[in-house]
Amino acid sequence: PQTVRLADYEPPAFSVDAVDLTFDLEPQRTVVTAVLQLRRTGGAPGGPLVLDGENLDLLEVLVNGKKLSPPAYETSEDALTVFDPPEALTLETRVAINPKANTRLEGLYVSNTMFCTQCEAEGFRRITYFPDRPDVMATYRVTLRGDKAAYPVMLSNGNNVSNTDLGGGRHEAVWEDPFPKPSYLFALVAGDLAMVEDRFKTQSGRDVTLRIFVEHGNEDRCDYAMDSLIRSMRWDEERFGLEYDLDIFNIVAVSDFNMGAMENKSLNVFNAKYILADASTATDADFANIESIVAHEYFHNWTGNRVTCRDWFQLSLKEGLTVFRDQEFSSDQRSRPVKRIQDVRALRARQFPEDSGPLSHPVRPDAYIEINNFYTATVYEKGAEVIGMMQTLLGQDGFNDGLRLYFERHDGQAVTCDDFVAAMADANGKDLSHFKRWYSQSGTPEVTVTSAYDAGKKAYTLTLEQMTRPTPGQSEKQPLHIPLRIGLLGANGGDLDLVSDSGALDGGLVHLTEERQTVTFTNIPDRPVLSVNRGFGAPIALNTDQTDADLAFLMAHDSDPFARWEAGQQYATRLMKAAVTAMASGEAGDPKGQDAFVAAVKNILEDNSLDPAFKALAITLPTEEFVGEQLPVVHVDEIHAVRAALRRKIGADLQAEFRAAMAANEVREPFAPTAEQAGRRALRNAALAYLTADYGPEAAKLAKESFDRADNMTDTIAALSILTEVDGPERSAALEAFETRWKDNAQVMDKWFALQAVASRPDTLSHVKALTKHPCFDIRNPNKVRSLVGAFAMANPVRFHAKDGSGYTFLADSVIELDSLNPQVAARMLGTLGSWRRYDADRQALMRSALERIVAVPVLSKDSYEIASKSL
Ligand code: BAL
Ligand code: ZN
Repeated sequence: PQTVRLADYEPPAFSVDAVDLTFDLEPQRTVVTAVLQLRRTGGAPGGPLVLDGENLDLLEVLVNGKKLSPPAYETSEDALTVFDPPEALTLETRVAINPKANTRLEGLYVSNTMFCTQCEAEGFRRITYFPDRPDVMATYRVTLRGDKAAYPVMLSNGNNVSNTDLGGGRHEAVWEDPFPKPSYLFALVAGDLAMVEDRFKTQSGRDVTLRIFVEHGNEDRCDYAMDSLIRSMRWDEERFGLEYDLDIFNIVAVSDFNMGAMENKSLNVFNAKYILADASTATDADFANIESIVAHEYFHNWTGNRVTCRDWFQLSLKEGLTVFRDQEFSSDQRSRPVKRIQDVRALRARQFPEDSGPLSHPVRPDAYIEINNFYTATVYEKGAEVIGMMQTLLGQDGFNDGLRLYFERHDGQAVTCDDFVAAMADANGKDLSHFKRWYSQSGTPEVTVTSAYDAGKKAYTLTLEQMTRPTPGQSEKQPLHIPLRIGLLGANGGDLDLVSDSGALDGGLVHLTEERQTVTFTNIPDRPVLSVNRGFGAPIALNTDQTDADLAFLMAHDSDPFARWEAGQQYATRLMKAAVTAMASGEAGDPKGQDAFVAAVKNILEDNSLDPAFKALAITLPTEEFVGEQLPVVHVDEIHAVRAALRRKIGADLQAEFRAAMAANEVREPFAPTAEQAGRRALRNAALAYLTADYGPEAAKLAKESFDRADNMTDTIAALSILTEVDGPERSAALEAFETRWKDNAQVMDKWFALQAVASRPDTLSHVKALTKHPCFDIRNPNKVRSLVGAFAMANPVRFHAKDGSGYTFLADSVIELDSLNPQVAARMLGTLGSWRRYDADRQALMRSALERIVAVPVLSKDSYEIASKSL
């Protein structure tokens, strides 16, 4: 397969001004007629017109109304070439496609009985011949024709300009989108769908009709998504002055979907899991995801659609920025510190390992084989961190000015990350050229902070050093501009005034721009306790000389909630690392050292100034994966044993406190998906999890009682996740009761699959294999694959990394089977094998051989080939 490089970018040879598409919809043979108004805008004079197209059955080609025959044109596996085209032309093509046979779920496909599309990144070329690249922006007119009974609802982008009965049981709908857009934002939906409707008046008085389309029977599960949409629209006006630009905004929920959702202009298509919710079927986490994803897709209307990417290397231009915007939105709707902690946890879980592994790439990658593989945590989440750092550097007002200038300059254009940074710099009169290295340099910077206190001079000096390890393709690294927020705590736990040798520090912000810098704080009466990278303002790994006592002190006193949480995480990680290292070398650990940590956890539990959601996060230990990341070799079994033992110890030592926390945080009022109630449920269930951490008979009883009493999905899942670990009859009783109640609800059954897949019991893999034969499991449905295979491979380290290699074999078998059906999802599944260098020699060999088996498959997709071969 070919590598595509940023350095090879050329503007398109032909631009398209207008597109007129007609679809005669039949599940097994849809005929697509495309009329394109083309104009030469680049390339070699007189050169041919080359259009992308894959899996299309070409029926006809006409230029300016005249039918062509070969050799005037030629087709290949992925293109249509028209020779000697006029400088400006009308090109008409007619192709037939088979949506029913489309298991890749890219382009036009059938989900249950409805037609839907997914065109980002390169799905449009599976619908018709087109210059399928984001810098070709055109207006679209779309005519949909189909069976009236089977497809009463027929939607596309923009405005519905006419509806006609064609007779013979067929009808036609015409849609026009006045905004020029790239082909990846094209969408159509046709099916027998129920509709929920609301309205929104924009700040300038535009009346917008909001509609959510779902399968019949799901109408009453759309309220939260609709409410989230309305709140997002209002928030974007208030925070950024950005207003919706059409009279209609449609969302459609689809059961089979590769991604979470898709921001097609005025016709967002969603994975049903991120729309449908009510108390009995959705957890608090589901509600929070719906809120943020509905907002994310809506926000793309400006950051992605009105201003889009010049090429796919610029993906973070829209994704990093839009993630930043949805994170800000959720922070304003809920608790900002809690949201920040959750986002950092996700970044560490998904992006940090990516940045240190074989697939490490910059926020703006410079090469790819398959662009679908670059919808990554680096492009999205690290990209959002880079945007957040720019806001830190420019201030919120400066950032808003930069965004305004960006839209002033680029509305209606396809641009680059450089254009975005230039707007930010120009609006603020700042030079961001050094900062921009964050876009092109991969790897997580490691910052080492050492401190020295001079009692005589009352001076406290920090030495800050940064280093980024080599990553594939980038052996040399340069220092980055790292904004670090620092606090110094005095003996009473309060923040000291910060005056450095170079003047007062605004909000404690230190700019680390060199490899090594020092900063001295003056007038510091005693050795302070250091709090550094407050708010996780920079996505770095940090080494400090903080003592255990410093960390316990920060856990109790840090005025920055993120840093307070972080101190607990670092403290717990330190203890677990020490215990794992001891266990792996056959030494006895030092459980005594853990008592001080347990005391710090007790303090958190009993601190009435803290909100329950924060407490729940603060008492949750870092994951096994995170601990593994901090060790030179990931000792899978030892890490699992040590973490489980520490949980048991905390649970046993603080029984009374956890019982009190459970009682105090029981939600007695009717369920509401508010952050406040969610926080109480989170703390109550975290306490329950500690009380049952030994999974013994008493634990089984307590969890089963909780399961039986639960009146909402959050509490049900919390109890069931404990019960999946126990050995008693409570386990099967609960799993069976859940299955009986929910077997007709695909989304809820996804949770049931996932819980069994992540159980740390030794028999989990055999359960997982058996579940692939369950009537609710379907390898063609991405949500099912992610719930069972994905959860096992990505969230069950101790069983996936079983010493006998059975987990790897299962994953490789699954990926190979899936690759022929849905390469995009298959490639996503196999990423975990790429970390093989981090394990012991036996596991390394087994993981490598699983990868080698995948690479050796004779007909392997570009998607899986790229991930597997780069992993080796
Ligand atoms: N653009 C793909 C889905 C999303 O990030 O919104
Ligand atoms: Zn997005």
